[in-house]
Amino acid sequence: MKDLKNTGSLAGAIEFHLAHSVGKTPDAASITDWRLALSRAVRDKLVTPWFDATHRTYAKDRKRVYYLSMEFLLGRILEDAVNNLGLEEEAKEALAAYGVNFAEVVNDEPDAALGNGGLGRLAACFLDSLSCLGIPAYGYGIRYAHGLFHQSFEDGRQVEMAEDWLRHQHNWEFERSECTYDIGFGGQVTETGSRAQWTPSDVVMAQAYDTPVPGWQASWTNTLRLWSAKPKKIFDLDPFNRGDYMQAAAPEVLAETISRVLYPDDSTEIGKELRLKQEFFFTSASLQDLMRRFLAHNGDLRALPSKVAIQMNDTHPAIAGPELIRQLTDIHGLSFEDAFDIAQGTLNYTNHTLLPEALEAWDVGLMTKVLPRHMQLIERIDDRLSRDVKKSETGVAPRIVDNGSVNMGTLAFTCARRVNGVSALHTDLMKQTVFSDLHAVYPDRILNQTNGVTPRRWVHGCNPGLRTLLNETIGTGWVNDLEQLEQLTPLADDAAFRIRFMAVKQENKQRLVDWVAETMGVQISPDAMFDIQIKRIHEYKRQLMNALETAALANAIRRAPDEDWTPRVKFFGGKAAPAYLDAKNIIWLINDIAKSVNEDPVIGDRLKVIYPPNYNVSMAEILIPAADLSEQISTAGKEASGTGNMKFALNGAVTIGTLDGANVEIRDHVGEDNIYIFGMTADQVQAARDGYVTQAHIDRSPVLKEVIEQIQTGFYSPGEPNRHRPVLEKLLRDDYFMVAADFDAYWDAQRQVDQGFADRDAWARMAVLNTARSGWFSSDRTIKGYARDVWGVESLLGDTT
Ligand code: GLS
Repeated sequence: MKDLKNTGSLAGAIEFHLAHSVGKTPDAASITDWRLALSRAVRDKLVTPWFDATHRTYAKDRKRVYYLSMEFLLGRILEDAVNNLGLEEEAKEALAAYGVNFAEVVNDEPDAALGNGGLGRLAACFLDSLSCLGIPAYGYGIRYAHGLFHQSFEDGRQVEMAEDWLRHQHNWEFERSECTYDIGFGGQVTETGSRAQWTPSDVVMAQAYDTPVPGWQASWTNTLRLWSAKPKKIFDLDPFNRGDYMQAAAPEVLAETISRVLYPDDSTEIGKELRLKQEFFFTSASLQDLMRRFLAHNGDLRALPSKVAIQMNDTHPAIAGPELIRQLTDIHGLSFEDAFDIAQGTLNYTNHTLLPEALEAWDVGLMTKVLPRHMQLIERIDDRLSRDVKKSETGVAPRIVDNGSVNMGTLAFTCARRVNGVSALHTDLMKQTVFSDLHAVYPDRILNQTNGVTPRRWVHGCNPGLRTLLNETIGTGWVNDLEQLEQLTPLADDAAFRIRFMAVKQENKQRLVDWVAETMGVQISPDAMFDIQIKRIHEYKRQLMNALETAALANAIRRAPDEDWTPRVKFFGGKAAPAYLDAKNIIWLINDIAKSVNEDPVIGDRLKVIYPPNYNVSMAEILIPAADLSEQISTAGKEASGTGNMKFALNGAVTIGTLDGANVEIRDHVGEDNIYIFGMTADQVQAARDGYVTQAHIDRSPVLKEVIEQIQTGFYSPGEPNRHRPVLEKLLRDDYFMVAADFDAYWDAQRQVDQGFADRDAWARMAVLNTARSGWFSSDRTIKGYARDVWGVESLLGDTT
């Protein structure tokens, strides 16, 4: 194949693009112009490996993976691509020749925030690993015009504003105006002979936008294909000719609404018609697209499972079951039974949460209205499930259609070859609780694939100091073979190495100190312990418990300021879903506590509370490398896995956490002496539900009691004692997440952390061991597990035949 590699210098390519793509001369160029030019120049370098990967996959006719996800929380793309291509030094030099600062340029890029939290970020890490491992794959999702909302605080309260990442040219994607599919909604189903024919009442078009996803050193490059909704016909000519321009544009507006905005809820179900339409929109487009690709090379539809593995990332694309069956029966003429078997051999489902409020269930009336043909097929899939239940003789019959709603978890499970959880504990709980009936019917279906994170972004990219130290100490192989970090284990006992390791941490803390001063105008000391809890605000994650502990610590300091306190800065970061009032109230309380603590001269530098607004991926990249302590304190049994916990440990932070999600496996890897575990286990939480009385726990804990009384009497909201009543009322009435029950254990663990941190040498040893033993949490390991156990696919790296 012709070599399209842009072999010229990067500097030349930047200049070229500044002139020819951006239309600027260097003297007139803004930082954004330089960013756009650099992005184009870097993208050019991706094209050849991208074409190569595609051609090799076609030539080999290998099985491909299709990862269907409503969310891809990519963050910034440019710096990551520069790093993966090894162009950092060249880019820095090229820009410096014009007096332009590389860091300023890459930081100018808005985050691609096409996701809410862990689920979407996991999908982004998986894309990276799939490319690094040379596994032929597509990510399929939605090109939302507006990603996750922008958060600010007004008097401590969260205020949301629309996000606008596409305002400037988005230089990473290739628009595929020729690649479109019709997506129908509503209408009628008629039968002709044995075939059903669905005639939708509304049709919109899904148009593809492709982003190349380079692996490490661009040895392989996959595609992220995002769908944007476009009108089938742009203008309704009748009203237009009558002069009713607004009415004429109505179809356009309606169609584009579908991919307009990301629903801002994490781990909660929304149940809105538009959401169902979004789900079907991207799922149907993706399936049509992959079927077209498959049929271009294969005549026999029965071969689909041997060429295609589809992953449903949570239940959001669960309509893939009925939709694939619809395409196989109504379009390609297969029988329902054959179509079901093919679909089921092709589809897999990952469950990401057991929270009941997150389990999607659609009203049968709504499903029938929006997707009438699919509703018929869902009934047939349900019959098939009943048959399997009878065969299995378990007695308990789970139903897909139950009580007037379609249970998407049951649907996804029934249509999948493999169903996986995201940590060992979560997978066990899937078997024991939500999916116990289905597990009894299909005992071989559930398996575990513990989550992971990409070391390219989460060490190499975000922690340049650690990257250099690792390269100098164990070589560069760790970047795509993270378990090589294990070689650091003996160095935990090497005083000189510990000093170097902690010097990197100190630099990262200083970087954060500077960032806080610049963005928030607050001075903090880099010598304090940096204690960080960053994640979506959710009651089960118990930011409230952390806030209450902060207030309690402030009380203790105020009472005895001259004691030997371990200075701390507590960082909070995270957004609450706009309609999740209880979570928003927690944000308000945290900000009020922060204000009171930070302004108290008696407390001084012993304790500070920092809550920077608008937490996102880019902010995580500054915070995580600077952390001493990682807060992973969810109610046991509620956090399916967590992935932030892994990023912190990898970057040498010590965890304080419950035995929840992947914390359990982090403890197993880093060793119980190098983590602070506290609180009830998942079993104990269950057992404690009967007869739980919040007040009894509060009465037993003078420390907690004092804080509650302070909040009640307006200590943190002077002049407005009722401001935080809703938080307290909820806690007292229904402490479902057992903040009160775990509070004392948490408080005690924190005091042990104080002591631990005071012994800097012992702490450094723990920190080194956390990095050394976290290599297993690479998403490369996770993806290898999926490739082997779920998809049955192989890497094409190195296979040059
Ligand atoms: C989530 C879980 O809450 C996280 O524990 C998990 O790490 C993540 C990725 O598997 O998925 N589920 C969800 O709906 N949002 C999440 O972040």
